[in-house]
Amino acid sequence: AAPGSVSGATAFKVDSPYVRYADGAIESDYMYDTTIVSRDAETGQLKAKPTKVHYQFQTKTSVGRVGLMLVGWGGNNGSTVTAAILANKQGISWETRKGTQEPNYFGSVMMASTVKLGVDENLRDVYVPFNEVVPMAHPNDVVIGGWDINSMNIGEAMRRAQVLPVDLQRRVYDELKVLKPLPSVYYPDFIAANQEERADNVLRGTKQEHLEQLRRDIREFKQANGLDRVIVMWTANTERYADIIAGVNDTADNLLQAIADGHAEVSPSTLFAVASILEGAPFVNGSPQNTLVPGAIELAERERSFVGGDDFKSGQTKIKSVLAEFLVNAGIKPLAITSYNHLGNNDGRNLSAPAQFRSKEISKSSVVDDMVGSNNLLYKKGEHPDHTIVIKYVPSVGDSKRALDEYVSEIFMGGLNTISIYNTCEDSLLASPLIIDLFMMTELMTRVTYRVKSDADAVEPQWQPFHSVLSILSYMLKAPVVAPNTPVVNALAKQRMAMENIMRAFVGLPPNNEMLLEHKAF
Ligand code: NAI
Ligand code: DG6
Repeated sequence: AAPGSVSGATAFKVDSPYVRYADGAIESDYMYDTTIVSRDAETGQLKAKPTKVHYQFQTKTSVGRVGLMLVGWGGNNGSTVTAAILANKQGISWETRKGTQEPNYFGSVMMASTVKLGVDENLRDVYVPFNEVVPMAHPNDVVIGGWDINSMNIGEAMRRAQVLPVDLQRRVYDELKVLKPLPSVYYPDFIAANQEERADNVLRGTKQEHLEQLRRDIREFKQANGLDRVIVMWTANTERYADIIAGVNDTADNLLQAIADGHAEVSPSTLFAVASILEGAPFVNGSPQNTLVPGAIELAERERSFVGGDDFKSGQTKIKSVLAEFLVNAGIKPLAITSYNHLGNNDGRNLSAPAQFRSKEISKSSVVDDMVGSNNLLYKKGEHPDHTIVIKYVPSVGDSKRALDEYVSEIFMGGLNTISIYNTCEDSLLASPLIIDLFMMTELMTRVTYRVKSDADAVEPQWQPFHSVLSILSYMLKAPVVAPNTPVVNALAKQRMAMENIMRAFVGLPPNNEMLLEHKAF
């Protein structure tokens, strides 16, 4: 078990009457500027009204000891992220054909990217690490544990994954081989039949007993490692969609009753979500299935616990959420987006079954909706580009996924523009940093509260946590789950801007924009 961090570092202190550093917290006063749009009933003309809302944010600075429990710990993602964190923590380098390779956190937006803080006296931009805007947990300090339906220890699981270079595997193996996943919940109907041979580490008993065991596992992990909080993340096999059935999983009470009744439509992932919610442990779903059924979301709201999902946005979809935004914002009209990929890891094997593929197809398909919906000059109401998703299992390519995309768009005067992309990449080396980012962002949100102030307040409003559904995680997710009746944002630049500017608001800094007025005056 790693010693936990006590307090995350920040790269700067804010010098402002609207920011207070006191009593283990940073408090900020923040004016949120929005524009409210209405339509004049008589003329039909749009009216735009600039509006200010006064927020206060309180961010606890002590991170404490934090744990991450992975469901599917022995999988490619689970074993890769565990080995990589160990290598980073202990500074383990390894030999490659090109020389010595040092460990790093490349691919983690929190650990390897920067945010513009402001400009210096010479009007030059000053950048700081993303994870030093507010105090954040450091991945080197996280205590990792978890469950898997397969009993293989994490050292062997890393070897089985065939993702990391062999010399690195050798150097971390001894420490990983002592890590053993806890037995998990296995309902064969939810994952592909071809996964059955892996299921040698499963909990016996009823659904209710499974729920209680998972809750005990979280509590015991927390206690055994002296943790202040635990985050649970699903990086296990993609499940089929669960049917949403009135009286079963539509409300919190119905879902709890359905578990007590052993109803067949409660999936393992939903059971993990419910266990986490009831233990006050934030739960994030890194796979595409509809784990966060309405009853689970209502339960999270009721328990004031955090949930997030769905499906790590690692490669092809990330590019799509950049390219589609570029095209539509450039006034170019995508007509067809055709995406193939083939891969040969266990994820690909599981996705070769139709019901599990369907879950992935849904999450990969929704990603351009908001961009298309934003431009009624290009698209009529209800109009949408063709969007096709194909995934094939090709064992010999292993974790090295190949993704081929074709974008056909209509340009000036009826012309056509075709862009083709071919991408090859170790899938788990893209997904592992997302696990780290999701962990870090989720952890931060457990330490932040806010209140909205108004001149009309007779009494001081109460501090409260953000909404249970963490839409701030959207950047890392293919099909972001958002609070009921709130918009989904898929465009990658907007998603990053939201994280960046919300974190800036926590320390009372205005949102970053690209006006650069200071450089435009004579
Ligand atoms: P994997 O198949 O290597 O690992 C999944 C692990 O989950 C296996 O060890 C399996 O035994 C275990 N498992 C299955 N059902 C379980 C249960 N009920 N409880 C506990 N463990 C269970 O897959 P990989 O590559 O690690 O991916 C994991 C998930 O992440 C998949 O759903 C995949 O679709 C999703 N994902 C992966 C991305 C990537 O780039 N690698 C990107 C986006 C999503
Ligand atoms: C086949 O698509 C396997 C999947 O698990 C993907 O590799 C994963 O969902 C990543 O997808 P994307 O579109 O973000 O690269």
